[in-house]
Amino acid sequence: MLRYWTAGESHGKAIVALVEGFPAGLQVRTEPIDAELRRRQGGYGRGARQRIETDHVEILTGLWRGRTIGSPITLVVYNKDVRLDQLEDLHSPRPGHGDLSGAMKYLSPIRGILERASARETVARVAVGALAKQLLEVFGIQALGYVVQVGPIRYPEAQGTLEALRQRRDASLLYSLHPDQDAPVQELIDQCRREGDSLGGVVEVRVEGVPFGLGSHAQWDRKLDGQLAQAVISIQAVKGVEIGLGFEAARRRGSQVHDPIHYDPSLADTVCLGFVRPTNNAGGLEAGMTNAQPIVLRAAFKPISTLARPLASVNLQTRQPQPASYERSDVCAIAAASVIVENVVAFELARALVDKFGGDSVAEMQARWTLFHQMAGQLGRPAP
Ligand code: EPS
Repeated sequence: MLRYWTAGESHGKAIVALVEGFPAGLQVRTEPIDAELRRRQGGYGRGARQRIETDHVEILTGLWRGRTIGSPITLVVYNKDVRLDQLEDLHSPRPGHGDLSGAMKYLSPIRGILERASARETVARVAVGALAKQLLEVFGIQALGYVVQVGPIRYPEAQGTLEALRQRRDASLLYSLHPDQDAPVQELIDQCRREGDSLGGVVEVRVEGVPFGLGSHAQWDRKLDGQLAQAVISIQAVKGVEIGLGFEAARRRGSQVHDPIHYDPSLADTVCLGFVRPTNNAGGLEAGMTNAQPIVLRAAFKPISTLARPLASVNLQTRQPQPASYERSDVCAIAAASVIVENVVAFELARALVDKFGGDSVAEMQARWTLFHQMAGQLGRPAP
């Protein structure tokens, strides 16, 4: 089973990930991981911390001559802003951050909670996702994350190949698919910054090249939609996850929601094995399994909880009213959020791929991928 853990505090020495169960035989490149880490640091609305850090991954374990060998892989990104032991405690918990609940739960100073609750931890999740993408690439599976809404401003939908959409996104300061429509969003972020406020938004991830049968209908905790939802909602500040039509499906009739099934023999050699769907309202998942259509998932991020013009709170020492403490923060991190969700989704898909096709080596996975597509391509046909 492919899985990972992360460790590290925001202002501690490093952010670390330990990846276990990664198949042997993949030549790993660090440059694409660093490229994702750079993208995570960017986007309009970030704070001063990102001018201090230059995130770069080091792979400490699990490779021989650059190839995976089935051993646990340790990824480390060293922090530059290392001053954990010098930082003072906070006394007035910030509404929306983990300060109050964490202090109560662990009978702890707020500092001990916020350093680990910090979204800096997503450095590790992006690094493992970018590693997982190198495995997905072998099987022609590609993920793209982008911003579809910032605060109340929603970008229009965009059509095109994943490559064309990627170019548009990479030209946008907000990582949206409409770089020509970023200006009013930038103005809104500037306004929030001036007013000591913050903004959230919605990101969407689209994954193409997904085969039939990742996940399973057979048990609740093997359903891939459930696994994706857990992985995504656990990202700092996520408050909602939708797959395909999501909440909109609840407002429509069945005939306006479910995706008809057609057969096109010219596509029999692709992952859909010829079974085409004129719509993809299911977002690529039916009964907890992939249906060989693109996976489409959206995540709603609440605004950053640290406010320069703070909300009401209470001093933990005196129990008297005192505005929430302020720590340097971002105004809007939604562009970075799109990088995080893209990579978190990629890791979950790699995990499901290893489950389906066997995980000891990439070569064995490839052989089983080919065999599965041969067998499923003949499913139900009379024997020759
Ligand atoms: C965060 C507070 C800020 C953000 C941080 C998340 O950190 P600092 O207090 O050092 O300015 O910049 O995000 C990152 C450091 C990052 O790399 O994404 C928080 O409290 O969650």
